[in-house]
Order: sequence, then structure tokens, then C-alpha cells
Amino acid sequence: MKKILISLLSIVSLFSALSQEVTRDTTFQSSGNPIIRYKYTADPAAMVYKNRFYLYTGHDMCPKKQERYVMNDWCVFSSDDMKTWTEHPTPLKVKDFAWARGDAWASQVIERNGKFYWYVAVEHGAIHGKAIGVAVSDSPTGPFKDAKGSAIITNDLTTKYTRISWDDIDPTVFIDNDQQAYLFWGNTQCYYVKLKENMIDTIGPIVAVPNLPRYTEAPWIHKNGNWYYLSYASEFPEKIVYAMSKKITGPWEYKGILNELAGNSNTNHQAIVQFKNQWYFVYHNGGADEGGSSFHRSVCIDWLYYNRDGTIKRVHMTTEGVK
Ligand code: FUB
Repeated sequence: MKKILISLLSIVSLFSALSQEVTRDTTFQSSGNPIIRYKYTADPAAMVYKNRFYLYTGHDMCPKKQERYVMNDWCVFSSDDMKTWTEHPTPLKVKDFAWARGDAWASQVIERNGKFYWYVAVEHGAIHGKAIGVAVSDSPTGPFKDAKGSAIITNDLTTKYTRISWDDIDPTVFIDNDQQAYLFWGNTQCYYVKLKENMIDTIGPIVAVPNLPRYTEAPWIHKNGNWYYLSYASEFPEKIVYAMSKKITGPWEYKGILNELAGNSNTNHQAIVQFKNQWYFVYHNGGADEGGSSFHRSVCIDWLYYNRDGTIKRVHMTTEGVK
């Protein structure tokens, strides 16, 4: 009996090693950029909650020497000091969305009324193309479960703007001062739509955001003082650029490059957040090791600084990172 139990446990741990599923909290020290060296992480989103920094990432699982996206789950890390990090058990997988077929692409978590909403891009199982779903949890580290049971946004809702099947990706959500929540997203075209207070249903029309030069993908909305900022990935390979506005609905004024080409990854996907009076620029590159590439990406964090007029200084990517 004991032997059978041991064999069963070995089979379970073998499967968990193959799927790279994290089953318990694991603490590590970051020694600079990239901050996580034992696995490939991509498409960072950051959230500050109760004085702790939460980092949500995608997970590049492409076999070595292959060049394609293999992404089945998302990861969550947290830190009090940006040096000692804890990776928490795998909080969300594509399989948690019964209607999705694959591709755990870029995402963002946001808190409202003590609940945490995780907006994700995935491949839809029944409607051709990418789609946006939302999961919910009572804790920033999960576990999360599908909040709606269906997608919030599907490709057929946006074909009048672009006919590609992968434009409905890269969600970012922002709650404005009047408590109205906005979902922004998009590849090739940036869109936004208002969300109901329940954070899972939309209200009103989908709006295509005009005047974002050379827009590719990865919108991220943040606010500092009276300025709204819409940063996004531009051209391909990507650099991160940004626009500013006095209102979340625009008009947006293009302000130029924020972060240059990563060089070893054709995507660069950013998040911008303030933590303990310091602004951080979170992004990915392909710089973890000799196997790093556009499909074996790693999250990095550097400082972000503003000019007096509210414009942002260009990010200085470093290997030292933030200490
Ligand atoms: O990780 C898959 C896709 O690559 C993301 O959705 C894009 O932002 C780009 O980083």
C-alpha cells in the first residue's frame, strides 16, 4: 500500500513538474533584471494593494529552440521591497475558462470593493479569434475562477474596425474618479468600452481610439496628478510609446518613445505603477539566459520618472534593476 502511495505521489509530482504548475509559495531574491530566472515570464501587469507590489505575468512554456507562443497559465508574484519576492501557487489557467481553447496571453488584475478581477486574452473555442475574459477572486493571489462563464469581448464585435482575428487582446482596465470602469484593449486598433459596476458586463458602444500613431498593441492606462497616460507598443519589433490626455476618453496627444526596442524580443509589453512614492516601469525582454528570445521572455523592472510638465522621461533599461 505504502509503495502504491509513493508511486502515485511521484506520478503527481512528475505531471506538476511537466506542466510547471506552482503548488506552494516560493520565496526568492531578485538580483537585478530579469527579476525571475527559473522560468520564462511575459506580458507583466502590476497592482499595488495594501502596501504590497503584485506582479501578474504570462508564462512562456515554449520548448527550447522552438519559436512560437506556448502559454497555458498565468503566474503571480508579490513583494514588499522589490528584492525579496514570493511566487504564489498557479492562480489561473486557460482551462479555468471552459469556453476558451488556449493561449494565455496578456492580462491585468484590478481591485474593486475587495474583489480582484483578472482580465485576460485567450483564443476562443467557438467564435473564431481571440477574446477577452475575466476571472474573480477574494484574494490578490487567487485562486481565481471565471467570473462570467463567457467572454466579455469576442472577435465578431470588432470586425467592422479590423478584419484580423487577433485584435481582441491585451486588456487593461482603469476605474476613473467617478467610479466608472473602462476596459481598453486591442492589437492594430486600440478600443475601449465602459464596464458596469459588476466589472463583468459592458455598457454602451465599443469605441475605436483615434490618433495613436503606429499603434501595435499592449495599451496600459495610468494616471498621475491630473494627467491620464495611455502607453502602448508601437511598430514591430516593438518599442513602448505614450500619449497623454486630460480625460480618459481622450483626445490623446502623442508624446513619443518611452522605452526602446528590447533587442532580444520582438515584443516589450509594459505596465506602469506607483509603489511607495516611486514609479516603476515593468516590461519584458529576452534576456534571461542564452535561450532567451521572443518566445522565451522574462520580466524586468526599472524606474520611471516624470518631467515637471507631466511628460515622462525615457526609460533607462538596466541589468541592475531596482533595489
Ligand atoms: O504574449 C503574447 C502576446 O505577445 C501579447 O498578448 C502581446 O502583448 C505580446 O507581448
